[in-house]
Amino acid sequence: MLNGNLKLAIQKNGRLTQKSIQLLRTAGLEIEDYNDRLIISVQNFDMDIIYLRDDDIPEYVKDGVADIGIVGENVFYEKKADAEIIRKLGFGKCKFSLAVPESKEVKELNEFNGLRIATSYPNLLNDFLKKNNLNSIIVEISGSVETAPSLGIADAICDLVSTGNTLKLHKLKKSFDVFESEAVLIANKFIHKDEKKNNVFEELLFRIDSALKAKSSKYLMMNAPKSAIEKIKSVLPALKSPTILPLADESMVAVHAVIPSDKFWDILRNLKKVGASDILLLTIDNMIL
Ligand code: PRT
Ligand code: ZN
Repeated sequence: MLNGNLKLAIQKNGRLTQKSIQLLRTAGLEIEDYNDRLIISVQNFDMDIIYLRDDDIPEYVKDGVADIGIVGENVFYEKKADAEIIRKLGFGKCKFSLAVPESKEVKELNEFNGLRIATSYPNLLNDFLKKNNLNSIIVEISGSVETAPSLGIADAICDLVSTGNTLKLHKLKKSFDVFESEAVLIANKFIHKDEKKNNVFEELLFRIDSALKAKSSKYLMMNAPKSAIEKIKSVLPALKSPTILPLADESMVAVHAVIPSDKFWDILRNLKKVGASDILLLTIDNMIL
């Protein structure tokens, strides 16, 4: 589609697809449901979305077929495409880890010397082996890496792990983490040369940053005795001064504050200790910084 729109490549059908679309929708983009089409135009934004296999995204972005893309860091670094990571997006988190059969004892990294390690990410693994002066043999496999030891084609594997269930199922255990990965927004190096696209990109980044910030924050509301205000302030993280509102009972106030989502339970416990009551926690749809 040669319409001059910014072109974003995302995974067609996989673990990153729904979360990528969800992030874009939170950023205010109206996106039709994917119906097996290669490319769709966003209805209220000068951007087209191209659906691709994740392995193709870095190369397409590098070549300018797409201007930007969303892909796992593991794929980005494996492909070594000449593009840039612009933002980490906080989803698709996993570890790229070495694992061995449960029966094997491995305590030191150098015990991997001379072992055959099966992986779908030979470049990532090779970089790690070189950095650690290991001379293991890489056995490249395109899928179901975890079956390699039981088939006798490798002594160990290096694969993506999130819950660890797949390893357990195949009687393998994790031994060392090689790399931590999450979904990232990437861009090619010449996007800045096209003024129209660059402006749309800047707007998209602004909206994505707001959406990410909203996701990692919560809006907290509570009532408290006026006399407890200072103590409550000391319990709340110093992101921004809380809003204090009067109540009909003049000895009480309402306190509103934005807090980091992951600190909620600690903050709640401390707030109760200093006399807060009627505590409500709300999600934030968007947050303009
Ligand atoms: O068809 P296409 O080539 O586009 O997709 P794909 O099959 O290559 O990739 P997909 O959809 O499986 O994963 C896309 C991206 O999600 C990966 O590149 C990672 O960045 C990220 N991601 C996050 C994961 C996992 N977690 C993950 N657990 N990708 C794969 N796995 C696999 C892993 O390979 C292993 O087989 O899940 C299994 C382990 O999971 P647990 O939970 O049992 O530990
Ligand atoms: Zn893939």
